[in-house]
Amino acid sequence: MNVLILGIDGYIGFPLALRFLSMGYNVYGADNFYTRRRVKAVGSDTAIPINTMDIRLKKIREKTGKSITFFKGNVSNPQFMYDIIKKSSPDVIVHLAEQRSAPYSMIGLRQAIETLDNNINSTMNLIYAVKDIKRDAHIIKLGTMGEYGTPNIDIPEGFFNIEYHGRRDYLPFPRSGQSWYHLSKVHDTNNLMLATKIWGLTVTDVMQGVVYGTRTEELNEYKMTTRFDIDETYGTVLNRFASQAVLGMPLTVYGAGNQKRGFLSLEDSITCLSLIAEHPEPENYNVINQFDEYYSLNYLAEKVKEKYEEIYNKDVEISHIDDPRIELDDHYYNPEHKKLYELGFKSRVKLDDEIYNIMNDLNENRLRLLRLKDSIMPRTFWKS
Ligand code: USQ
Repeated sequence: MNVLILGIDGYIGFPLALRFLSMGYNVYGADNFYTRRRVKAVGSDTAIPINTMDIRLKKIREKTGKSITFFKGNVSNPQFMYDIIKKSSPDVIVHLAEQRSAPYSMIGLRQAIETLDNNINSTMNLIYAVKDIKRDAHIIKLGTMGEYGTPNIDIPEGFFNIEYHGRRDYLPFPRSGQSWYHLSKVHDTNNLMLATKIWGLTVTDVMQGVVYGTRTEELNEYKMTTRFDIDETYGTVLNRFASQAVLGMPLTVYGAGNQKRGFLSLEDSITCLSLIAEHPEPENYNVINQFDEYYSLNYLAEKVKEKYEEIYNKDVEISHIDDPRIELDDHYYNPEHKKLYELGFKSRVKLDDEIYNIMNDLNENRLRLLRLKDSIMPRTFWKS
């Protein structure tokens, strides 16, 4: 089986490649190092050092005796997308190569358009390249739980039964993204759904929650690292709280902190994606909500505080600051997530243990972390 990972240099892409290698796949990957550049452009860097792609590939060869075929280039360029689909003839394609930061997309018009262009174009290129070259390839597309927003009713996995004015139908659940980034994923969802209807493509659209953690089984085994962002633009909330605790800064809970989101560890995210790769639904558009548990931000801040104080015996402050985003900070939240469990998913990571690992790994890189301190406080305000 050939698998092509678009965005193989990223937080998820790199450990996913190691997992596919260990499962016996022939692994191909593409990246243009956009995230490395963008994070530096917003004045930050990965808090845990990572190797260049050349060194990554060399280490993998030395440790596993296997090679990854790497294509450097931009998947928003149709010619590049067609070339790599031809060369890799993939059975499975995992598309992780989109601009992934909601705050980045809200900085201004340039960043909003860049996010929409980049994300929508790359998925359209993928759809057409697969239709023209390898129609039976299984497209696994990374969407986001944020596509649904926070409606005052339960959230199904993509579709729901609805009765309106006495008539019934099974329809896509309404999407309500709260940033241009989240909306770019909604547009991808619509484009993939239509493409599947017209050409019978095989698509799994993964509505993923917020990912946290520094480790996976293979990263540990090969003593390698994946990037870890903590800045206001690219860092996600739990990873940021852990870094703030290590830096002795107050944990920045935005607003009341009763926002609830689905979360999963990096290890679990990789496991879910590889499980999905093994279970295509041919010629179908399938939606999977991918998270393990949902938590409120207040709960997570308290957890990080408790863990840090217990291990390092130093006080941690929690600070509720004005929410830079436009979002409900207290709401109903009950998303379904049955399909992954039906495929056999079992979480292997306990929240407390992974918080401990993150803190440990950050402490080992304390000097580097200190240099990134200025990138932590929010500077991107949805309303400005
Ligand atoms: N938040 C804080 N304090 C912080 C940072 C964030 O309270 O210091 C809050 C935000 O206001 C938000 C929640 O934490 O309510 C999550 O924010 P986030 O930055 O961790 O996550 P988000 O912007 O939603 O995006 C991230 C990834 C994105 C992925 C998404 C999954 O960057 O690629 O799609 O998580 S989800 O949130 O389920 O849509």
